[in-house]
Amino acid sequence: MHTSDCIFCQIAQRKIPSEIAYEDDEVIAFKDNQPLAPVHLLVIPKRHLRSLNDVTSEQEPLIAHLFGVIRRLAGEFGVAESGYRVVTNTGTDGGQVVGHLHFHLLGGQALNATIG
Ligand code: D5M
Repeated sequence: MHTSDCIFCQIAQRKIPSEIAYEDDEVIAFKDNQPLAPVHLLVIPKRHLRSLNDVTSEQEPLIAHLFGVIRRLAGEFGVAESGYRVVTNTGTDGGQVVGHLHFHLLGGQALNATIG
């Protein structure tokens, strides 16, 4: 379930510190340590999935739950009304650096409409 050399697995197991914003049995959310916006959270499944490519139909309820957590956090961090962006970088061309599925929740300012 966890991969010992995965930094996000280690965060999920609380083996390395992070600023946790939400946690339940399946999902954990914490502040990105290189924030690109005033609100920048990472929302991840606790189980190790490398990217969106690893998500099977069996895990779709987990992803639906995860999006519910994102919506809740957007409210708690005060960006639900002003707006926010959810991003998941996938693979090399997608700019994925950490090989554990994660969703960036970005908000708190007007975000650039850039692609890359
Ligand atoms: O983004 C990976 C993101 O993960 C990047 O914005 C930095 C963040 N990061 C990396 N290590 C940590 C720790 N230890 N705490 C908090 N945030 C972290 P990607 O989509 O893979 O390019």
